[in-house]
Amino acid sequence: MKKVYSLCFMCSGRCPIEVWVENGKIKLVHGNTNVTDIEGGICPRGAAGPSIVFDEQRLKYPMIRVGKRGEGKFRRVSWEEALDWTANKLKEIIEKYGPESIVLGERANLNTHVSKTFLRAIGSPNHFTHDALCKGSLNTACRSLFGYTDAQIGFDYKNCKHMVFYGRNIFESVIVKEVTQVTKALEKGAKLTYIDPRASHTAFKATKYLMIRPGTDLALNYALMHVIVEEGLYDAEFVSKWVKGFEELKEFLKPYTPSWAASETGIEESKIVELAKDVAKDKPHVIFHMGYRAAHYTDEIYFRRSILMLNALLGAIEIKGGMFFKKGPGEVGKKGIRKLTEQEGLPKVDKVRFDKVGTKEFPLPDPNHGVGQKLPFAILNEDPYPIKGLIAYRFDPIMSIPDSNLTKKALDKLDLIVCIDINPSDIALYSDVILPESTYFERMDCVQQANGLKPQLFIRFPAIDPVFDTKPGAIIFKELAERLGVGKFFPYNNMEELVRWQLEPTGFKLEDFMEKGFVAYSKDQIFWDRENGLKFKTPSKKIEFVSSLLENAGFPSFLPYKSKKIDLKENEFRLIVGRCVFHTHVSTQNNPYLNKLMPENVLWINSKRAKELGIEDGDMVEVKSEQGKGIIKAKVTDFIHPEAVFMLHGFGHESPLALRSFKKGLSDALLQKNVSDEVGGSPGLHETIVEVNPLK
Ligand SMILES: Nc1nc2c(c(=O)[nH]1)N[C@H]1C(S)=C(S)[C@@H](COP(=O)(O)OP(=O)(O)OC[C@H]3O[C@@H](n4cnc5c(=O)[nH]c(N)nc54)[C@H](O)[C@@H]3O)O[C@H]1N2
Ligand SMILES: Nc1nc2c(c(=O)[nH]1)N[C@H]1C(S)=C(S)[C@@H](COP(=O)(O)OP(=O)(O)OC[C@H]3O[C@@H](n4cnc5c(=O)[nH]c(N)nc54)[C@H](O)[C@@H]3O)O[C@H]1N2
Ligand code: SF4
Ligand SMILES: [Mo]
Repeated sequence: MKKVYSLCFMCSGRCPIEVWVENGKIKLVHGNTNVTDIEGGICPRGAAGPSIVFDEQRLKYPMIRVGKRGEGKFRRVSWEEALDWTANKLKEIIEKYGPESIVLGERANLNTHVSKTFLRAIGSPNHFTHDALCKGSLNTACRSLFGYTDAQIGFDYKNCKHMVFYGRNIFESVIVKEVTQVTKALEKGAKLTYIDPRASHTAFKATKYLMIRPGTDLALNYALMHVIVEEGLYDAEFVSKWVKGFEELKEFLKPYTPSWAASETGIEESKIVELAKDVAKDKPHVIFHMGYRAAHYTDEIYFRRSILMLNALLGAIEIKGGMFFKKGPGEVGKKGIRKLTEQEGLPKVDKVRFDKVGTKEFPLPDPNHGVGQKLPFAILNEDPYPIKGLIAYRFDPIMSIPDSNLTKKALDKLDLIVCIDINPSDIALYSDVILPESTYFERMDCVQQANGLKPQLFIRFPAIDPVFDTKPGAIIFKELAERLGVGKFFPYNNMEELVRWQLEPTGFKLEDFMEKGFVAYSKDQIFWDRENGLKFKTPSKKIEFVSSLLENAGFPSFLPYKSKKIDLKENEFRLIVGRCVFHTHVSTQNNPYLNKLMPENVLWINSKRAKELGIEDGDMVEVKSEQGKGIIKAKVTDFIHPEAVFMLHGFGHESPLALRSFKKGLSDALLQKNVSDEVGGSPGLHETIVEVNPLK
């Protein structure tokens, strides 16, 4: 058997793996045993990865649509024909409407610099990633406080004494390295406080679980900060040295007492005070996890800022057992990998983006990622200009942008939808041409620059040859670019050449990765000096509680609290959503193994409320919102707040080409409304109220 070092891609966690191969077949996959905190570990999705390779239901060859959009009728074509056809359509659209009428949306991945280069080369500003949909407001919150994005921040769980997670369901929404570290910390006696309107698996592993009224985490945080500030429990030395705007925060927090927060959150006053005191005892080795999901509302940026401020108040910044800033090769005087976007002569496109990010209308979200959920509005309203072509690369706008009906209406207006996927996803079904990518076992991808306490580089070596007629994404873009006359920006013939080109400035060679699957720039962990060496990238070079980013754009640094209590009718609930350990978003529901483990989602509903509605465990219920409706099985439980119902994201697929997941369960995106935090950029995924009615 041959061992190949690779990176899992069943989710974006990119855990380092070892793939064992015999006669072109994958026999076993497990975590890379050379990597600290992975130590051979893998999650269920990673273990199920090999089952996609020979799955007859995956995308096996390029196809062009023959039936109506969404009907699922395609004809098999050669790559020549598929690429010529796609390039010709792109040319037609560019000639008629200009290059900006082409949008490319993707789940950020190792090839993002390739697809960005493609769009810039053809002259369109309209590249976006999934980032805003996942954590846009968090990204903006981090930049507003530290001048760094969330991706440049990490947590040293292993040495932490008290972790506080707001719906950070780390034992189900897994990244192997993180969950291993949290487990180690708990084994060493660390405390974990978990806050969620729903008792997830993480609640059961926690030292303390607080069932919070949905959407009220900001009230809790204002009260926690109130106690910490008023009782002098903060790290005064750290704050006076590194924080700008502490006095303003103190003044702002005056009315937000624990007794006020108790009535808003439903968490007893004494428990709020106790938590504030407990974390303060363990400072600075505490982590308030900044989270990705949890309270997803249109004021989300202020919630994320409040979490980050708690870390700063307790001095839990750039310290063992706290939060740290990720270090790149520059920290040790070395150079990082080269990206295609850095090439001389590649046009800089400064036209207004489809989502208007960077304009006065939407100034703060990260222009490196854009705001994907604005796409349906841009298409439908032709504002700022007509959008006519969409390339969906490892991204499914139908299921991953709230309000699928609205999204479909917008997609119907497009002249061209190109899908680069591995699965017959809902967007593949809806597209005009399908360009199938090779799976992560069958392709080499661009180099991963993994910054952290020790900067490292990882490579995904191909474990096997492509089983079907598929290509790596970076080759697909190169071949399209050549047909559009911009091939010079893609100076490689195959993935190995691209990888070697990327590695040139680093001083490492491809062969260096053979031994362990990665290379490290430094042997020791790098922490900046907390006395005078912290390198905040804000204008004041401090942590900006009073934020120049926000205030220069006309937004307040501290948001007066608006209550999230609402009058719900007897059959009304707030819809909250999340993930489980067996599935990745919308991609794995048709996976042969994972589908067996969890074929459909269910609706968690509080026992008392269910009884009032005559709903019993296992009954089918109708869930209806202003956006859509559907049927799902009820899970009647005490483990959810009475005002909320919960469902897993990613079910209710409409693609009949994916036989196992077709019409199994219900899609959250069908029900949710498409509204955004207009400051931070996230969608307000939990703003939707649904009616739940028994089907009897
Ligand atoms: N198995 C698996 N692991 C994954 C992924 C995956 O798809 N599958 N995806 C990865 C990605 S991209 C992400 S972003 C992360 C997401 O990881 P998490 O941030 O842990 O997100 P979710 O699993 O969505 O869990 C959200 C939780 O928030 C709770 N919640 C809802 N409303 C509120 C509220 O108002 N307040 C609080 N405190 N909690 C609330 C929900 O009940 C739910 O339990 O997971 C990553 N890991
Ligand atoms: N309604 C709603 N929307 C959400 C969320 C939610 O909870 N509810 N969660 C948000 C979050 S946290 C995130 S991170 C985003 C994720 O949004 P998406 O990126 O859309 O979701 P994924 O399921 O990760 O992947 C999408 C597509 O990638 C394909 N794919 C998988 N592997 C490969 C590959 O190797 N190559 C190619 N080319 N394609 C591949 C899958 O088949 C799938 O069609 O969604 C966000 N949107
Ligand atoms: S968390 Fe699981 S699915 Fe995601 S990369 Fe790691 S092993 Fe793969
Ligand atoms: Mo995400």
